This record gives sequence, C-alpha cells and structure tokens, in this order.
Amino acid sequence: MKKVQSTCNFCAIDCNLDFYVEDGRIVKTVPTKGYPVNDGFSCIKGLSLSKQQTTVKPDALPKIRQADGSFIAGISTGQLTLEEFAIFGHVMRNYLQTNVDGNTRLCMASAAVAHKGTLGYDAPGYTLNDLELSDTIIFIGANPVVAHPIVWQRVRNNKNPDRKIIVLDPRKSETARNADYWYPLRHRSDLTLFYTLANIIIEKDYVDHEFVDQHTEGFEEFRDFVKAFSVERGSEVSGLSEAQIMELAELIHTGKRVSFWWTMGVNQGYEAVRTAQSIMNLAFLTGNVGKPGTGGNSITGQCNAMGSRLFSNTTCLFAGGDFTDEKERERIAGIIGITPDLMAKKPTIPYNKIIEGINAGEIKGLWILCTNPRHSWTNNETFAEATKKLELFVVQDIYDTIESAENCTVYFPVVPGIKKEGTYINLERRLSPMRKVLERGENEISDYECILGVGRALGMGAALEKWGTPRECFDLLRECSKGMPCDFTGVHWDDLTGSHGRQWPYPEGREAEFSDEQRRLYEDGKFYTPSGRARFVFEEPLGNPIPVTEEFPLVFNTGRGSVGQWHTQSRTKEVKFVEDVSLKRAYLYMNTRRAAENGIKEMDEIRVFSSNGQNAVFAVKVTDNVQYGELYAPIHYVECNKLTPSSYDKYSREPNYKGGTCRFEKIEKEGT
Ligand SMILES: Nc1nc2c(c(=O)[nH]1)N[C@H]1C(S)=C(S)[C@@H](COP(=O)(O)OP(=O)(O)OC[C@H]3O[C@@H](n4cnc5c(=O)[nH]c(N)nc54)[C@H](O)[C@@H]3O)O[C@H]1N2
Ligand SMILES: Nc1nc2c(c(=O)[nH]1)N[C@H]1C(S)=C(S)[C@@H](COP(=O)(O)OP(=O)(O)OC[C@H]3O[C@@H](n4cnc5c(=O)[nH]c(N)nc54)[C@H](O)[C@@H]3O)O[C@H]1N2
Ligand code: SF4
Ligand SMILES: [Mo]
Repeated sequence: MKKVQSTCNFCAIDCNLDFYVEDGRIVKTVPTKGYPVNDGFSCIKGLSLSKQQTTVKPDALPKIRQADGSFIAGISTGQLTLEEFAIFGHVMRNYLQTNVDGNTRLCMASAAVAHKGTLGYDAPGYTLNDLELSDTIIFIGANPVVAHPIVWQRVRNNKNPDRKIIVLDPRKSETARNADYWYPLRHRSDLTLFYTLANIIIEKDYVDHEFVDQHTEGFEEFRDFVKAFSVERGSEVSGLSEAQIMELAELIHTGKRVSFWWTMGVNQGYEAVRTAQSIMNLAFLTGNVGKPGTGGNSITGQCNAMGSRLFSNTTCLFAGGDFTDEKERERIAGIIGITPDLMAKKPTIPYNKIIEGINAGEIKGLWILCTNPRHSWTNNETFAEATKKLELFVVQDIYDTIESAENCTVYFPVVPGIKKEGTYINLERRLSPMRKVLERGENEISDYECILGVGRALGMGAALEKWGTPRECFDLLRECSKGMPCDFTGVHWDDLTGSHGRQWPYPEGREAEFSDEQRRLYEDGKFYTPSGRARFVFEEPLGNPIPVTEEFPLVFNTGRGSVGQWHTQSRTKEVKFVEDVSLKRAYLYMNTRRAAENGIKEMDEIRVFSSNGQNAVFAVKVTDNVQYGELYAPIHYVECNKLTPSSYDKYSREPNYKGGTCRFEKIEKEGT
C-alpha cells in the first residue's frame, strides 16, 4: 500500500491528508498527524476526496471555432493550483491580451483591496495558531462552525480561561449559537457600528497611543471623522441598544489579545472594502496587530484564493506587482521567457463587466475553468442570457453535468485534484503541496496540460518554453516572488512534498530566520506602504442602494448551508453521506413569527419575488435563528442566485450577495 500526503482542495484551510492507495484505488484517507494546520483532523469534505475518481468522457474532443483572442474573455478560479491559474493567466492575459477575472472576485476581492489600501500589500498577517492564543475572538459576518470547521476547532482548542467568543451577524448562525456573545446587528450596518466603536474607544481613551504614533498614519483625520458617530447614531443604524454597543467597546478594551475575524458577511456588500478597513482600524487603534492572538483578520474561502490573488495575472503581475510598472513588467517577462511587449499592461476588467460585455455583444468568446457561474454568479439569469449570445463558450471542469456546461460549445474534461500536482496557498499564507495520489488513465489530462496544449495550438511557441510542467512553472513563480513581500525563493518543490507546508515570506538565504512553523506578519510594526505605516482608511457610509421598501420588505440573506455542502454542489453531490442528509430542492429559512403570520408551516412552499425582477419557489424551514426582517437562502441551489442583485462594492466590484431584498407569496397546496 502506497501513502501519499496531499492537500484538500475545497476550503482555504488546506488540510493535509494521507491517502493510502492500493491497486489504483484510494482505500483509506487519514488527516495528516502533526501537520500544523489540521493535525489529525479534517471535515467530511476532505475525508470524501476519494469519491471524486470521476470518469472522463474521451469523446469530448476539444474544438475551437475562433482563433482571434481579442474577443475572448476568461473566468478563472481560486480552486486550482498556483501553476494552473498562472499558465491560464499567461496564455490569456499575456499572449492573447484578453480579460480574465476569477471567481475570487465573488469572494475575496473586497479583502484584497482593503489590504492593499491599509497594509500596502494583500498580506493577511495572522497564523492559525492566533485563534488559540487570543482571549477575545470576534467573528464578523463569519460562520466558521459551518464554513471553516478547522478554524472552529482551533477556537475550541483555545485554553485561555478568559476566552470570549463574540459574533456579529444578523442571523443566529451556528457560530452565534456557540458563542458567548451574539450581537444581531441589522444587515449592512457594520460600517456605522465600527465607526461608532472607534469613536467610543477614542473618547474613552482606550487607544494604544504608542502603537498608533509609531506604526500608523491618518489617526488625527480618523479621530475627527468618527466624532460624528455617536452611540445614539450607532444604535439607530445597527438596531443594537446603546448598552450593547458600550458592552462591545468594553470587551474590546478589556481583552488583552483581541482578534477580529471577518468573512463573507463583510466582503459581499456594497461598501465592503471600507467595512473591512474599519475592522482593521479597530485593531490598529487598540494595538491588536502583530502580537500573538490579535489582528484584523480576513478568513479566506477557497483552497487557493490566496494563491490566485497573487499569481493569476488578473489584477496584478505575478507576485503582486503593478501592471503599469514598466521595470517590474520587464523583470517578470525575463523570468517567464517572453519579450516585455507580450506582457499584459493593465488589470483585467472585472467579472461583472465581462458578463455585461457579453450581453452587450462586445465579447464573443468565454473560457471558464473550475467555476460554475450559471449557478454562482449574482443575478444568475444574466449569465444564462450571456451564454446564449456567445459564439465560443469553453467550459473546463471535472463534471460535464454542471449548470454552466449546458450551452457550451467546447467542453474540456480534466481530472480532479487527486490525479494532479501543484501548489496551494492557504488562508495563513502557507504554501502546501498537492501531489498525485492516483495515476491518470488513458485520455485523462490535467488542467495544466489542457491550458498548455491550447497555448501551443494557438502558436505560442517559445513563449511557453519555460512552462513545460507544473514543477517548471513553480520555479518561475518562485523567481517572480523574489524581493516581493510574498518572497518564497527558499521553498523548493521537492522540499514541499510531504512537508508541513511553508508560510510566506521564506526568502532564500534567510531560512534560519524564518524557520518557525507558525509565523505572523507585522511583529516589527512595519507595513508594506511607502511610509512603512498602516493607514487609517475611512469614508462616510453610503446610502444602501437596495433598501427594504414596502414592496420588498425583507432582506434576502444568502450563505453556506451545511458543513458537507460545497457551493454549487457538483462535487459534494458525489458524497453519499452529504447527499443523504441534504435536501434535494431549494429551501430557505424564515422567522417563526413571520411564518405564523402567513400561515406557513415547515416545508410549505413559497414563491419569492426579488427586487431584481426575478422570482423562484422555495420550501420553507421555520426557525428563530433568522430575524423577522430577513429570509436566509443557502447558496447550494441555483434558485438562490436567481434572486440576488446586480449590485457591487465600488472599489472591489465584489457582488453585494447578502444585500438583496424580496417579498413572498405562499403557494397554496392543491386541494386545500
Ligand atoms: N461547508 C462549506 N464550507 C465552505 C464553503 C461552502 O460552500 N461550504 N465555501 C467556502 C468559501 S469559498 C467561503 S468564501 C467561505 C464563506 O464563509 P462565511 O463567510 O463564514 O459563510 P457565509 O455563510 O457566506 O456568510 C457568513 C455569515 O454572514 C452573515 N451576514 C449576512 N449579512 C451580514 C451583514 O450585513 N453583516 C454581518 N456582520 N453578517 C452578515 C450571514 O448571516 C452568514 O451567517 O466558506 C468556505 N467554506
Ligand atoms: N448568493 C450567494 N452567492 C455566492 C456566494 C454567497 O455567499 N451568496 N458566495 C460566493 C463565493 S464566496 C464563491 S467562492 C463562489 C463559488 O462559486 P463557484 O466557483 O462557481 O462554485 P463551485 O461549485 O466551487 O465551482 C467549482 C467548479 O469547479 C469544478 N472543479 C472542481 N475541481 C476541479 C478541477 O480540478 N479542475 C476544473 N477545471 N474544475 C474543477 C467543480 O466541478 C465546479 O463546477 O460562489 C459565490 N456565490
Ligand atoms: S474542506 Fe477545508 S476543513 Fe474540510 S478537510 Fe478540506 S481543507 Fe479541511
Ligand atoms: Mo468564496
């Protein structure tokens, strides 16, 4: 029996697992003991990776109708390896000079833009161990009990006698139900609440002046700005009582090691970037940065969202450089083996502009890989409409049954993670190896080989010379990282195999300095801005672009449904245990009082009308865990995004997925 250690390619934790293989089958999967991330634990999704031994259909031979790259766009992902989206970015953005965005736009764009503005680089500073070292753990729009079980496990390992878990979520999520404090703030009121908390902290002089003076900039302006955020105003906007807000400020003040953790309840909003920055502002004000158990921390979603942010060639050059920086373009061109004129010169247009461009007839070709936008894109009928207008629509996936493949002209079948190799970067900046667990059968190819093959067929020739294998590509990316904040020149492919992973930075020649297995950034108080100081970034809250109205009186909240279900469910459908316990049809949660007022009982059907003009039928689950003013729809059913709005944060262009509004009608059963 052969044992292969590899990385789970669902969520951003990047658990490592030992796969035991006999006669070409995985006979046992065991979470890797001693791996610093998940040390012998994992969730059902990782344990079920062996179920994805899909059979590829050899008759799906690729054919390409149109060779003119100028009319093609691409949508990439945060779930492939570094090497795969790097080569995709190389073929599409450099050689074809096209636009390519990623599904990370739906997820981490707000955090990435917020980090760049505040920290000077997209560099979340924490290490997972901080969850065990913190005494005051504040989750904001994050539900790790369902979405990041290992994060929650680390919280449970926290032995601090004063440990407090605090949750800010309009919904009494699974995490809120297990917390010491739950603050059910109103939807989209986070920004005003955090400015109010900053004002209280300043007025009461709970500020860590030493930290603020030495390591930040913009404090005076920030102090003057938040003066307008009285506790009355904070209470009126958030719906929390003044006493609750004061209590929260005291908890932040009295905690010795306070950590803030945000996820999609923050990132998926119309003023998400500023909200994320307002969380970091609180951490700076109170000096909770760069020390054990602290930080204004963004939790990442997909297994390689961190990698795609740095290496997909979409919003920055490989390793985080600026497209407009001619010198940097030359440096990267030299490394990857092309002339500088072949390099992309500007960031991609964002996801929504790609879809709008197709619908306006300006973009005629689209290549999507490892993402299922017909289901996951906001206001997803606009995507369905777009696919009908495309002259060329390439779908590259491990299942040809996904919703997005319905109207494709070309389907590229590729193998799942257990049959390929490459590198992932997890939420705490840890590079982690994916290694081939099973050998490929005849006709089975990986994403890397598929993209490489297309590039060669398009005549890229010498521009692909250095890109022959994922390992060669890894070496190119390593070299690109040199001297950048993410420098991982000290990490080598073979050393990574079977290792404990490596957090960046890990520069060559300085290995001893960076040898700790759990490392956080900013311990020296230095940030990546030109001044080396973190910036207080702030702005007057905007009016809600989709307020509740008499016609649409309810918020249409959306998010994860259960630990076992993954996004559009193409993969987790194969896991029998998950299928057995998951509903086969779209459902949503409704508050008990609201249901009673409308004569609705458990599993009755309603038709929900969204302010985006669409409607869909859902079964109702009645619960006190959602507020009277909202419905909560799990994202794992295609109906959910039929109803979400075409509304975006103006800086990150991330969809305001959790901010739609709706009304509903009960569907009377026949015969009643
Ligand atoms: N089982 C499972 N795990 C997953 C995934 C999966 O599909 N299934 N997906 C992975 C990915 S890619 C991601 S990005 C993460 C997402 O992880 P999370 O962000 O933790 O999950 P969500 O359920 O999208 O949203 C979190 C919470 O935001 C709350 N929320 C909504 N509006 C607001 C608001 O205005 N303010 C505040 N404070 N909260 C609000 C919602 O009620 C919800 O409970 O999960 C990852 N892990
Ligand atoms: N309303 C609402 N909508 C949301 C969200 C929300 O909270 N609310 N969350 C958003 C977020 S955070 C995210 S990340 C997106 C996720 O949205 P998607 O990325 O569209 O969802 P997935 O189901 O993960 O799609 C991944 C696809 O890749 C395929 N796949 C798996 N492995 C491989 C592989 O090795 N190679 C290839 N080529 N394909 C593979 C799978 O079969 C699947 O079709 O959804 C977003 N949509
Ligand atoms: S889905 Fe996330 S928590 Fe579950 S095994 Fe995979 S990496 Fe670990
Ligand atoms: Mo995500």
